[in-house]
Amino acid sequence: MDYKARILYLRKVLDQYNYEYYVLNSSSISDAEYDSLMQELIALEKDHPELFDKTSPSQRVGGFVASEFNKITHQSMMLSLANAFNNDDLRDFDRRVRSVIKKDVIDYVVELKIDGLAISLQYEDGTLSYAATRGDGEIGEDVTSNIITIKSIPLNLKENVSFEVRGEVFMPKKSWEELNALREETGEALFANPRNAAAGSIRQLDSKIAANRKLDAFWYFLVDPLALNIKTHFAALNYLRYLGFKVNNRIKLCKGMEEVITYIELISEKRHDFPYEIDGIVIKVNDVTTYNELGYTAKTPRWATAYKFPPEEVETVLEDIFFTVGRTGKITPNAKLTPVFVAGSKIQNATLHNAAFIIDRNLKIGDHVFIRKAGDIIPEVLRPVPEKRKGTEKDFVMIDNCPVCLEPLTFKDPLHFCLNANCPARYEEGLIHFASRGAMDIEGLGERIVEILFSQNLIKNIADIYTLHIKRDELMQIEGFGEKSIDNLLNAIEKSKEKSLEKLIFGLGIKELGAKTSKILAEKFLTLDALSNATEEELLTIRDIGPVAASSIVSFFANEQNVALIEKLKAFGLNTEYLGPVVKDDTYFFGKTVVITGKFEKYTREELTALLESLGAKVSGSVSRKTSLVVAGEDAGSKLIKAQEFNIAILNEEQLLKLINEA
Ligand code: 3BA
Repeated sequence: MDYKARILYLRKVLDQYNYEYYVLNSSSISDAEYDSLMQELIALEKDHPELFDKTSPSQRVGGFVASEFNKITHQSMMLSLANAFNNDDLRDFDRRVRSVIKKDVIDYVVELKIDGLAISLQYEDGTLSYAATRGDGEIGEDVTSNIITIKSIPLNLKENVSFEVRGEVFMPKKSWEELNALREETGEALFANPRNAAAGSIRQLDSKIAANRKLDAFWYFLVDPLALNIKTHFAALNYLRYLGFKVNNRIKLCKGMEEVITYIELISEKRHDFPYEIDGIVIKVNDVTTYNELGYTAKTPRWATAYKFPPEEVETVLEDIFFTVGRTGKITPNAKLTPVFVAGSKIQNATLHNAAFIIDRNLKIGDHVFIRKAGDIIPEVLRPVPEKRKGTEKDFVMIDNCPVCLEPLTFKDPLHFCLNANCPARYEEGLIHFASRGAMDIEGLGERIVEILFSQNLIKNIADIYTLHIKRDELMQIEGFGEKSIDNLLNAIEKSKEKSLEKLIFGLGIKELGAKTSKILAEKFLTLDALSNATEEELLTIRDIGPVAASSIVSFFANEQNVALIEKLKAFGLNTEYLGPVVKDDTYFFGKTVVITGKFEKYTREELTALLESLGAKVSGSVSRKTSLVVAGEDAGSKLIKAQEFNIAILNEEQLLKLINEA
């Protein structure tokens, strides 16, 4: 038997069946026949490893385990979409497009905005070479091993073309529900919505997990259609569909914005019936040859916009109001609601901000209320439904004492504070903040675990975190804590001792200091001792530090308890020095926004970026009027032209290196 021909044949038919089943939703063979062909292919490939092919359909079952994802620099920036919130915004967008390209009626392509995660696929000579996440738009992660497990994505195309295509990977609503039902049974945390489930699956290092997750994808953007002589976006989508990509079939070509608006109304009514979640509608100018003229802002193209659906309002009952105490002692009233689903996740609590918020809205305990998710993330209570009152509702009364330490509260309009520095609630919140992502980032010491350790008296303050290793026996008593999770937690705590100074400054929770100001302080003072000795006057010479922050810093380090805490942390071996790159603030480049474009002889773009950043420059990806300087190497393209247009200073490699040397 000619095994080579058989392998190639099996790959071809299995690719074809995948296409029929997962893209066309129609199948010409039974599952059993499919499985038997796949088993035959797997067996033959095992016997003939020299014929291995990473785009064989056998590779879609997963099993590759990575230790981390490699970074991938996108060949062209992955942009975002500007937003339109109503028809007026859409008409404004249309007006601008018409005025730039001087036409009365514009052709638009209208697409559903799939709520998933953006992925870029690179094809070379008709086969998939890699798949990357969007990342920050410039640099994403190589998630190829997970992406190839999505069966509707073609690994081999009908034609031997090379291009990049972008789209959205998502989890159908039904798959998300099934996945959560399974996780509920096994006691695993549930995914709040299908998008989180999809993103969580693509972020798995073991591709077997992604393979079991029933993901799917729609493709909506061919990166450089003109290179393939395709002149409209609609034609590009049809070409992608012809090549075997799954392109959503609700795309519509509209003449003029009024037709777009009519179509949006139609979709808005139907959107909950779709098998996947959408969070809006995308409107794109059809004529690709006008894109350059329409241009770009720093982050978004001016030839496309996203219409966002108005946030969904849902009725529920305000069952009770309870109070929480923040790290600064701030008292927040919170709504306990009858649980309801809003925009794909279950809501049972919502912040009520402060007493005035409740009084202004005339909310009573027991009221029916309307809630929605602000920016589709944070739940908020909008208003009561007074018609539904039964007379049994209770008036809201603001508390006078801290719900935790019982000390009287202080009112600083419109907020109430517990100013007891020893209030346990403040310690607890301080601990949660210290261990959190932006601060010391201690994995395994999240909000829930801190609450448990705190309530069991195992940690009372920040310093106690570093004594947990001598409390192994007590930790073992806690439900759900085993040898392994304790090892992981203690390792993460030990590792946090090496964090750079800015993380520690931020973690200490000094009032008025965010992550960004903490970084500026660390870069400036280099050691915690130097910062703690700084005077208000010295602090005020630093950009971004105002009088309120300066006084807060000085009083933090004057406080005896804080001094004692810092001494303890030092004794435990915590690093108190800045470990990042030293930024010089007296160079020619300091504070300048620099764009680097083209190829260079002596350095890579990444190296030049690092060099410039260490001299205080901000390196940006695109040229705007705010750009101070453009560094242009060989083959610099549109960015150089734009710089000339805006009259921005331009340096070549030699001139740049000379200036860097001087700096
Ligand atoms: N079209 C998301 N961006 C989209 C190519 C542009 C674009 C989107 C879109 C920028 C969707 C931003 C992230 C990104 C590819 C950059 C769509 C959808 N078009 N239909 C105009 O369905 N979610 N998102 N993706 N490049």
